[in-house]
Amino acid sequence: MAAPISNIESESLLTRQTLGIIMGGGAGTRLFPLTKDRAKPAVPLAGKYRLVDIPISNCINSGLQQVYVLTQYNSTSLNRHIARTYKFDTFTQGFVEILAAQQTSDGTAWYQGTADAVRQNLRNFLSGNYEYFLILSGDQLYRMDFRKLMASHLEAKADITIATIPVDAERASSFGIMETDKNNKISNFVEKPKDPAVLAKLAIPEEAMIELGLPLDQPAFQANMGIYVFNRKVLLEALDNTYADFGKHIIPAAISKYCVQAFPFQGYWEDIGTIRSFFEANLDLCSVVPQYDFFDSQAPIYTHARFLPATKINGGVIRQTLLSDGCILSEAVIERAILGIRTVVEAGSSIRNCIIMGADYYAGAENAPSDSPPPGIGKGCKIEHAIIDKNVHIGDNVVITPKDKPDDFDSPDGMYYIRDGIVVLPKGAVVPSGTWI
Ligand code: ADQ
Ligand code: ADP
Repeated sequence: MAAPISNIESESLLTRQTLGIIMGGGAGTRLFPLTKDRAKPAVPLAGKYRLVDIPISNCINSGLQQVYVLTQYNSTSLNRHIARTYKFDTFTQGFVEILAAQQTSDGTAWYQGTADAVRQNLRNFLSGNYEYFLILSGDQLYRMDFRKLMASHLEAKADITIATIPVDAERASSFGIMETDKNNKISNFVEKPKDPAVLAKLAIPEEAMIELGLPLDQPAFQANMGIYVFNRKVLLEALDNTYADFGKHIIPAAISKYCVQAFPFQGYWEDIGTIRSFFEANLDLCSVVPQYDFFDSQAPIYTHARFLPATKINGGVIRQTLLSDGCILSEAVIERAILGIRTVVEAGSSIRNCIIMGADYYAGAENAPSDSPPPGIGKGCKIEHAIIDKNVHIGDNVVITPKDKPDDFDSPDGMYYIRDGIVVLPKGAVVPSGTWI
C-alpha cells in the first residue's frame, strides 16, 4: 500500500498543481426567470451571496486559488461580482476567471454539455502547469475540504475520483449512481437509473452501509455529486471524442478503462439548480438550526464586500428571517423569509415563506434609473411562497400567493411566473398598487 500522504504535502500539491473548473450552467432553463437577465452563477443566494460564491469559497478554503468559471454568457452582474470579490495578491498567482461560451474560438455556439464546455476550453487549461483538474458544479450548497478529496485521489493512485453521497431510492433516479468495491473503486456507473430493477441492483451493500454508519431500514445508493478530479493525461484522453456530458457519457465510458475511485462524503449537500430546490434550501437557512452553516468561521463563504449601512427596523414582527445589510423595515410581519440587501418593506405588509432579493439602489439614489419606480414592497401587502428578484417595485395592497393557481404558469405580461408552485417575480418587475397575483 502507498505511504499515506501528509496533509502538508497534499495541500501544497493541491495549491500548485490543481486547477478548479466550475460548471456555471448550461442553456438550461431550470432557474428561469432568475436567469432571465443574468448568468446562473450570479443568481443571488441567502440574501447577500451569489451561487458561484459557494464553489469558489470551497476552493479558496481548501488552498486552491486558480479557478475558472465556465458559463454560457458573461452577464454584467457575474463579471462585476467576480471582479469585485476575488482579488488575489501578486505572490499567490491566484485568479478567478470567467470563460463564456460566446468567447471561445469557434464563435457563438453554446456549450453542448459539461464535457463539451471543458473540451472547448482545454487549450486554456493545459497552458498552465496543472497535474490535476477539479471539476465542480456551480449550483450546489455544501462545504467540502477539497484537500481531503485530493489526498484520497493521490493515495488511491486514481485516474479519476468522483465525490459521492448516499441518497435514498426516491432521489436516486435524479443522479448518477455507482457501485464500488471495498476499496472504493467504481465498478459500475448508471446515469439517472429510471428502471427500478436496475436501481435495486445498485443499492449499497449492507456491510458498506454499516461502515458508512447509515441506517439499515431502507436502501441507500451512492450518488455522483458532480465533483470530479481528473489527472491531466486522463482528462485529455477522456475528452478526445465528441461526447457532450460527464455524467451521461465520459464517466460511464471511463469506468472500464481507468482507475475511477469514489470519495464518500456525508455532510450537507443540496443541488440548488431548480426553483423548488433553490427555494427550499434558501428557506431552510431560516430554521432555528439550519442544515447549512453560513456561520462557520473556519471556512467562511466569501462574497462582494459592500459598505452598506446597518439594517433599520422601525417596528413589526420578525421571525426566522435572514436580514441582509441596508434594509429598511416598517411595522411589517416577516416570517420565514430571506431579505436581500437594500430591501424596503413598508408598514402593514406581511411576508411569509419568501425570498426577497433586495435592490441595487435606493429610491432617489444617484444610480437609480429615472424611468423605474422605486424598488421595495409598499404598504398593506400580503406575499407568500414567492421569490421576488432584485429591483422589483411592489405598490400598496398587493397580494401575491400561489394558492389556487397552476404549478407552472407564465403571466401574459411577463410580470410573474409560477414554477413548481412558487410565484417568481423577475428582476425589475413593476407591480401596481392593488394587484392580486
Ligand atoms: P445534472 O445535474 O443533470 O447531473 P448537468 O446538467 O450535467 O447535470 O450539470 C452539472 C453542472 O454543470 C451544473 O452545475 C450545471 O449548471 C453545469 N452545466 C451544465 N451544462 C453546462 C454547460 N453547457 N456549460 C457550463 N456548465 C454547465 C450531473 C451528473 C449526475 C450527478 C449530478 C449531481 O450527470 O451524475 O449525480 O450532476 O448534481
Ligand atoms: P450587488 O453586488 O450589490 O448585488 P450589482 O453588482 O448588481 O450588485 O450592482 C452593484 C452596483 O452597481 C449597484 O449599485 C448598481 O446600481 C450598479 N450597477 C448596476 N448595473 C451597472 C452597470 N451596468 N455598470 C455599472 N454599475 C452598475
